[in-house]
Parts: sequence; structure tokens; C-alpha cells
Amino acid sequence: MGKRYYYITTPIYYVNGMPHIGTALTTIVADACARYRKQRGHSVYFLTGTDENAPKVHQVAQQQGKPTQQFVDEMAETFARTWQALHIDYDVFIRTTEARHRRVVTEVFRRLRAQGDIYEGRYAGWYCISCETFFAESKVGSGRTCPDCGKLLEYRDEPCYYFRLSRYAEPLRAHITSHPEFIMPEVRRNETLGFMAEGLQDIAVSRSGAEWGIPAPDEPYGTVIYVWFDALLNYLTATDWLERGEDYLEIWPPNLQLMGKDILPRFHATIWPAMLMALGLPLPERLYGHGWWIVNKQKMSKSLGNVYEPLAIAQELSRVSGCALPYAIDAFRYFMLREMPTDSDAEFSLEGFETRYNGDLANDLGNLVHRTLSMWHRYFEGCIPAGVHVAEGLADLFQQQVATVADAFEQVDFPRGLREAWEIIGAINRYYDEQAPWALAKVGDMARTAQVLYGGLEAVRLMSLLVEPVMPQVAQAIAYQINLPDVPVWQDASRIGAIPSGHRLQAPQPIFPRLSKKSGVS
Ligand code: ME8
Repeated sequence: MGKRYYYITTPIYYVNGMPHIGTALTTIVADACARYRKQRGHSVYFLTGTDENAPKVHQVAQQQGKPTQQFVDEMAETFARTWQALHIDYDVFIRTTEARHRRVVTEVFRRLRAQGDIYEGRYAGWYCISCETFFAESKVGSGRTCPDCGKLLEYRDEPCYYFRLSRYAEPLRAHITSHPEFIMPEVRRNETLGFMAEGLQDIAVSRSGAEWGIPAPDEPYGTVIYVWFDALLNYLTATDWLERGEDYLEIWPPNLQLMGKDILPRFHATIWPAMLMALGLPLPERLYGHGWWIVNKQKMSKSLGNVYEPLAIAQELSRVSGCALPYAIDAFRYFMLREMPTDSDAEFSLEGFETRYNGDLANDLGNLVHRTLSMWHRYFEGCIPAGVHVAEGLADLFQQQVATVADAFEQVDFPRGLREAWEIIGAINRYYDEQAPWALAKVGDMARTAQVLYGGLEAVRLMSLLVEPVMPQVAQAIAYQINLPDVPVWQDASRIGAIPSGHRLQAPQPIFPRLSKKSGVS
């Protein structure tokens, strides 16, 4: 059985804290990619989930005085509910405390140990519980703080297992250089090659004296498998690799693995493909690492108290603007993707959200839909007359923009894709200004009025196609108003002039009420 699914993954998130605009960003990007692929006719397998075996998760459960299993159950539920509320249409939500995942991790550990890729040694060095990363003495300054996050490190001196990462350094470098699309965007590929140029040492993959985690097979109590070794394998578990024989190849390998830049060079672009090489499994097609949301010029973090919760932001927008909650949630998704940090980091602010809402959504998109449908109802009782087509120059522009947006979405470049989609709105606004359909109607030139409004209507229809991956409920609302099926198929929908004469439009309903300056979300 060959490959059937376009396989998209997000990282599995640590459940020591609530979902926030950082984890929401990656999840929304993945959802938009999955929805876009579905529009293009692919069968998609979209995986997200939770990373539950980490020492820091156990630590927070203890601080809260809860049994760790109960704590992770509650938190996994919170993550799943949050993603559902944000219109994330995942296929599988994986949890690393599931039995099938423990089986995969244990089996991989056994196989690699049997073939000598995992071997016994002793670890004497530092561990950052916040980053869940081992740091050699040479990387740690005199302050004994983490070179990545700056928190205090803990010293460990114990027997442990190592993974023979060094063996895969050369094959991995060769793969990265011969597959330019393996790591994207380019800045991440360069970061990875830079990281690898420092030399790849074997890495510790077990800890002793632990109360929480997946036990290393055939080892004394308290020896557990390193959480990153465990977590990365979730992507394999989700294909039912152990249970399905060759059939797991319907899904495997991942076509697109999304994550923030923090976990790309070391974990997903080095340790992960090396583990797969050791197992003799095909590597993912593409790893994409986006930048970070920065809040007031600092990385968002719980200890700095600058963490935003996505649902709270959308609820507040809905409250102050009167925008229905599903559309406010889509507005939040739009903002995440329109401002998405790609090559570099980006500043997140509620003022920025408010500006995009009023400008791009209320003034541009919402107004285009409302104004176009209102004119159709005013002049033609909502029914398309015979003999209309999209003016030539406009049709060319539509065609070109649709192709450009598709290219950007394929490159996971949503800011560019959405900017290009909005060019269609700009073009129609200019077209209305030049052609003045209201003036044409006034002098009774109904043929030309219909012709101009037909261009506008096609723009509305194309916008609902182009925004569907980003704002699925809004796209559905637009599709309802123009009386077409909710989820357009790219192939049919990207044809210009698809609305036939005799077609009837629904009455316009405002989607994005304007937010007045005084009552803003900020
Ligand atoms: O790293 N801006 O989980 P995690 C943008 N469990 N994205 C951000 C962000 C920010 N300020 N903060 C977090 C883990 N993210 C591991 C992953 S995968 C096998 C194991 C996003 O809960 C970004 O995607 O710390 C980052 O990679 C992820 O959250 C880290 O989530």
C-alpha cells in the first residue's frame, strides 16, 4: 500500500501551562495548511497532541498537589478543547501517556540498543528542566545557568544511555544539503547547518531516579527514557507503525512538520532525522520553523507575565465589537496568520489585532461582501441576469492573484498569501470607483451595472475560496450569502465566471461590525 495521506504535524505541547498565542500560532498554521491541502483535493492526516512525560510536567502537578496522571488528563482536555474552539480540525490528538506510544518508544529503544546505536555510559553534566535539555560543562557559564533560557541548571552524575548521534552527522549533512526543501525557511536551514558545524556529540537519552516518564526497558526502577527521545516518536506512533505492518506507509513520512524556531535545529532537524536514519525509516519531506511572537520586545513567557490566551482575546473582541464569536475567532486566526513571524520574530499586540480587524476585515473584506450583495439586491433583486461576464483585465488579475496566493500558501507564507488575496479587494474597490455602478443604475444602464457588479461578485466568491483555510467559518458565511457550497474545491472554484445567470443571492448579513476606537480590545 502506497502513500495516501498528506501528513501534517504540530509539535506536541508540554502540558505544564495553558495554550497561548505561541502554541496557537503553530496549531493555526498547521490547520490552515491542512485545510488548503484539502481544498486542493488531498486526503490529509493532521496530527497534534500533548507532551506529558516531561519532568517539568510532573513538577507542576506536584506543585498543584495533584496526582500527575490526573493533572495531565485535565490539561490534555484543556488543550483539545481550546483547539476545537479555535476551529482546529485535527484528525488525531496524540498523548504521550497513551499505551500505544509507550510501546513504540520502548520498542525503538530496544531496537537501537540491540544494534549498538544506544549504548551504556555515564552522564556527568547539567540539565535544564525548563528546556528539558542536557548541557555539557563546556556550554555552561560559571553562573550555572542555561545557555538557552537563563534558568538555573541542575547537576547530574549518573549512569545513563547514549544515542549515537555522531554516527549520523555526515549522512544528515548530506541530506540537508541535497534537499533544499527539507528545512524551511532558508534561515532555519542555515541555523541547523551552523549548529551541526559545531560537531555532533552523542546525546544522553535516559535519566535515573525519576518518578515520571517511560521506563527504559529491562532497567532498574527509576531509569526513564529522555523526554525528547520519547516525544519525537509521537509522529511515528500516530501512524500505528507497530500495529499496521507496511500499511503505516499510507501516512508515513510526514509531508510537513511545523514548529517554532526554538525546537528546530537541535531537535527536529538533527536528533529526529538521525533517529529515523538509525531505524532505517524515510525522513520527513519538510520541516518548517517559524519565528516567535515577541511581546513588548521580549519572548512571551509565563515568568514574565506577558502571556496571552487566544480564546480570551477572541471573546473580548466579540464582546466589544458585537462580532459573532465564531467570526471573532476567525478574525484571531486571520491576525495570527497575517502577522505570522516567518523568517524573523514579530511583535504581538492587541492594538495590532484591533487595527487589522477594523482595516482588513471590517473595512475591506466585510465591506466588499456587504456592499456588493446590497447592490445586487437593490438593482437586480439578488438575481444574476443573463449575458454577464468578468471584464477581461479583471479576470486576468483574479487568475494571477489566485495563482500567487496558492504559491504562497504552499510555501507556508501566509502573510504574503493574504496580502496577495487582499489585492483582489483593492482592485474591486478601484473598479467600483472608476465604473460607479450606482451612477450607471441611476441612468438606467442596467446591462453595464450588472457587468460591473458581476466582477464584484466574482471577487467575493474568490475571497471566500482564498480565506477558507484561514477563516473557515467566515468563508462559510460568505458562501451562504452568495448561495454556494461552504467548502469550495479549488479546481472548480478558481475558474473565473463560475456563477451562472439565474443564480439567486441571499440577503447580505454583516460579518464584521466595526470596532469603535473607545471600546477597543486593547
Ligand atoms: O517544545 N512564539 O513544547 P512547548 C511562537 N513539547 N511560537 C511559540 C512561542 C512564541 N512566543 N512560544 C511557544 C515543546 N511557541 C515540546 C515539543 S515535539 C516532539 C515536542 C510554539 O509546549 C512553537 O511552536 O514548549 C514552539 O516550538 C512550541 O510552541 C513549543 O511548545
